Amino acid sequence: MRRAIEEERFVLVDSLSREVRADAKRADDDFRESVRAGLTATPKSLSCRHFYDAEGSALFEQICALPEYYPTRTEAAILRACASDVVECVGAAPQLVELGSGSAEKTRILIRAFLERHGELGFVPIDISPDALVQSSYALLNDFPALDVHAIAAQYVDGIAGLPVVEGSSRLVLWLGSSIGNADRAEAAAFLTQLHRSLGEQGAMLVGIDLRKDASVLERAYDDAAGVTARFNKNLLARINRELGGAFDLDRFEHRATYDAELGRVEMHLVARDEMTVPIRALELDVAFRAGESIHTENSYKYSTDEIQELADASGFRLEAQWFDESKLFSVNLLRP
Ligand code: AVI
Repeated sequence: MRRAIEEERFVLVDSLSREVRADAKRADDDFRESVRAGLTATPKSLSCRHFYDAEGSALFEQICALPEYYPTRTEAAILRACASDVVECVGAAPQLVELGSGSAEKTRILIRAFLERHGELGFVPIDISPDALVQSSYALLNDFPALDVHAIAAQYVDGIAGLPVVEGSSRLVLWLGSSIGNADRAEAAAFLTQLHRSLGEQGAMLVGIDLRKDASVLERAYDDAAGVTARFNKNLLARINRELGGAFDLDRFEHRATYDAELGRVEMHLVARDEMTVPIRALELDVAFRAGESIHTENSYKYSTDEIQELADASGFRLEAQWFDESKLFSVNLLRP
């Protein structure tokens, strides 16, 4: 038994390295062209999917531990309270898939609960950060001897298309951390619809969704006193400097996070403190900024319970169960096709 698990571990490393190499060139091209498009558009923007290089992923881990950033610890507390209910609802041992697994810390709560019930479990983390994926897979294999990990370094949709088929096993797809909030409402519904199609009748999804709440709580969560979120936001400019020969002076940009209650979203921006022109060598581009001009870097949508129901309806899912923390800051939702 022990030898079989170690062989699995070697299979994981080999297949992951191949995927990482194949994806690297595509990711570089995507970054360059997306930066060009965003910084030549009016208004300027940069896609939040570029936050997560090694530096950005490390900063995001720090954000998750900040006192102001309630989503991570609140979702973890909900998962601890509902894990056995989830295992009960899902029934037979599923293939456990996770989208954007990162360090997979909260996933451990569910992995532990499934292993306690079923004795063994197959876990398929899908993440665009190969570094985070390798690290978390190793840590999980070490800590859970009965776990089998098939890691996929890819965008979500490509990763879902490449899921290993396990005959007779259902799937539970985890999408935690309210990552769904970084898509707009229509994109979120379209993506869930796509997942709904690929899941089949035996599949289910467990989705963590942040809830609408007071603006002051939200704005503090995205503009913390220690300035970690500001560094996370500015890492986009630092990344352009590192990878594309950009000449951004990070001190000449201000991190801004505001909640738009009507749209139900926190917006993050980088605002030019004064007028400047920033050359980006690899793009052969000079980007001109007016004083006060902003680069829109992220939206983080918040949902009411009605909006969660609407999202489920729009994507062909049934909202089978829903769990909250006591203060109703955050929700965990079990969706069935
Ligand atoms: C990953 N995502 C769900 C985070 C959020 O809350 O929207 C990203 C983040 N941005 C700033 N802080 C955290």
